[in-house]
Amino acid sequence: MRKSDVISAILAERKNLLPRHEFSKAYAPSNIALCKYWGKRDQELNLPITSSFSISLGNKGATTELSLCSGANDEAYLNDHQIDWISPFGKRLLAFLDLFRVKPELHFKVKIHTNIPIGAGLASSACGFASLTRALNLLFGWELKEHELSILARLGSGSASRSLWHGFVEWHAGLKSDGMDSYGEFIPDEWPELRIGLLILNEREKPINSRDAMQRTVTTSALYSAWPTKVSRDLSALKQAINLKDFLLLGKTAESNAMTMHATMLSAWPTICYFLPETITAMNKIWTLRHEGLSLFFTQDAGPNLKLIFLEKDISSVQAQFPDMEIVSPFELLGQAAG
Ligand code: 2P0
Repeated sequence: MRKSDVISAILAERKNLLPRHEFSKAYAPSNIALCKYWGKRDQELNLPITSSFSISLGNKGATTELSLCSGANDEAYLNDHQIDWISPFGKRLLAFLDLFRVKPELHFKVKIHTNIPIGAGLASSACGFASLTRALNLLFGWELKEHELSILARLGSGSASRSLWHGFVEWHAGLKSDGMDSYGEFIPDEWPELRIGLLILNEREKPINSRDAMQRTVTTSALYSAWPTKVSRDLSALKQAINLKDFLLLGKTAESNAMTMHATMLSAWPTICYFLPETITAMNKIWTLRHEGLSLFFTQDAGPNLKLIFLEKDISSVQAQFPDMEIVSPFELLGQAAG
């Protein structure tokens, strides 16, 4: 199955396929997985091997302004800098826009603004594709359901399927080969005291992008076969932790899930290692602080930086240890804009 078949299936009942408006604008928050997406069962459709679970980052995300463009080509800007169509992100963006080009002379002007700290390892692709999907839905007047928007966003980037809402989101892996059962679901539980700290340790370019890294892990890591079992245990534990407001269980589960994901990468060949010396130093500092009684955990994605997980009551203690860290309140905007 190809991406264009998925689009045709989702838009099958729409009689007028042309855009209804000249301009649209939409916001989507970035998200951090507490139980990671690592490995695909279909690379074309970004269908995951396992489900995953995230927390969105409130006002840290992307706003996309979309309009029809009278020129002979699409135009795209990221934070006011023109996107080069031959850059990796440019190629992915153009391939995504092509899916919605209902006639060859239809061209788009896309302006994506993100307010994510540079180098935070919060790939702008998740919130970028999610906000673009919402903007397309408004421009064309499709009035799609939320899970359909999630399926479209996933075609741009897997983790974008989780970036359509504030708060907690579960991305169901699904079983179908067309991916119609693989989408994000907003989880209505709230935990206003939760805080995420964006600890930027190094802004160097990654040794390998996450798309290639997860594929190499699936095909070469001897530990990968243990990953789906770990994920299903962690998903249950996270839901229990959220139900009971058991912060230690939430933190432990998220940290252990990230470390297990990195263990599968370390056992891939050639080895994939996103740890830098600064990463290990920060981990050791967190473990020491925890040993001394501070309720502080971390998670790490496909990059050297850490995201710290703690509660509002410990903000000053955490800030004293990591003074330059930006702190996000994930539930601040719940009920507004993005879902
Ligand atoms: C996640 N990551 O769950 C995991 C953990 C990185 C580490 O989703 O190929 O940019 O576009 O589907 O979504 C990053 O991968 O990959 C990611 P594609 P994506 O957040």
